[in-house]
Amino acid sequence: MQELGKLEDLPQHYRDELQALNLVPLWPSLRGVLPPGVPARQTRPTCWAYQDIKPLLLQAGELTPIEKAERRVLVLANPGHGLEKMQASAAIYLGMQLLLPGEWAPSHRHTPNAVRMVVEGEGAWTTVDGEKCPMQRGDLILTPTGLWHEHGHDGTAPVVWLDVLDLPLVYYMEASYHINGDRQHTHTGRGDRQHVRAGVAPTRVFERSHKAYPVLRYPWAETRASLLSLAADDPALECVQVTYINPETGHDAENILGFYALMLRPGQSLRLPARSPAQVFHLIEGAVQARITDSTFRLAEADTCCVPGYEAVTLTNLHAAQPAFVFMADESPLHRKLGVYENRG
Ligand code: 1HN
Repeated sequence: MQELGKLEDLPQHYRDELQALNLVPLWPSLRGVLPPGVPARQTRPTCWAYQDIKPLLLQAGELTPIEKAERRVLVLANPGHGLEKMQASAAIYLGMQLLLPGEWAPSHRHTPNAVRMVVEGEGAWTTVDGEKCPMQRGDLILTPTGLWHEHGHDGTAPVVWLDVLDLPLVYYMEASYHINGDRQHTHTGRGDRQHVRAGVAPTRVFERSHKAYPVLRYPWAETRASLLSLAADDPALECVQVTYINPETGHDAENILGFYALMLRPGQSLRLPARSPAQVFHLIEGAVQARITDSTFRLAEADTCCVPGYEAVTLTNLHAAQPAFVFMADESPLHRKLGVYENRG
């Protein structure tokens, strides 16, 4: 390939003149922003072990009262982007949040979309748009863009959950802000009861739900049962995976990031093709190895790893006798909407 001219090839007076007028020559940077064949990725394959995070999170509980934190979170930051950027990938933010018994994380709403995947503990709840959603291990709770949300805890032991947001993208777009609110008045919903079965949807005098987000809580018990049912239905099915969807539209549950649950059969290895979006894997149950070209991670329960786009990932269930269950997040809805989605096989 033709070598392009460097900045140093240009006389200093010319460079100074450009700079003074806020002008930049493209050719010295062209290959950097448009590399041949495969994009440059700052996202580094990174793994965070829950056994490392938990004691530090509990210490944060002693060091910083909830009033001083609003959200008591340790951010899972990708060193490839710089830790201060607080991003796991180009579009994904990850954090582990701790709420102690009796604490309350006050109501607010913001432009980035969030979900929570409950890691451990009983008795916490998130009120979203007036619906008080109970938080149980493995549940997925949506707090989509613009919806009021607050967290509380009536239980007796610490509750921890994984936050997944599209904050890096929304911040990059200079569209990220929040508004604080008063404690929400709750009504009868708890986020999941209007669409408890996939095949039927609530209908009021022949009108279907007009809510942008008709389901706010995806109970793990239902998702897990769906995966087991899918696996039993076709013993030859390799990819036992479900997508968290908006049941009224069939589209992804949120606009920017995609969320999935995957079951690996006992001893199974599954190769996920190299696709353009970055991905996150969080182990709900079992023991799983995640392997890409240059890294191998061993995930124990509640561990989380991220993988850049354009990398094939092979997941292996390390147990020979039990299934494993993985929660996944990726940037697919974003890539598809922007028309840059690719599957390279
Ligand atoms: C947020 O609103 C929550 O509501 C958690 O629990 C983490 C990280 C960045 C921006 C907003 C929450 C967040 C966040």
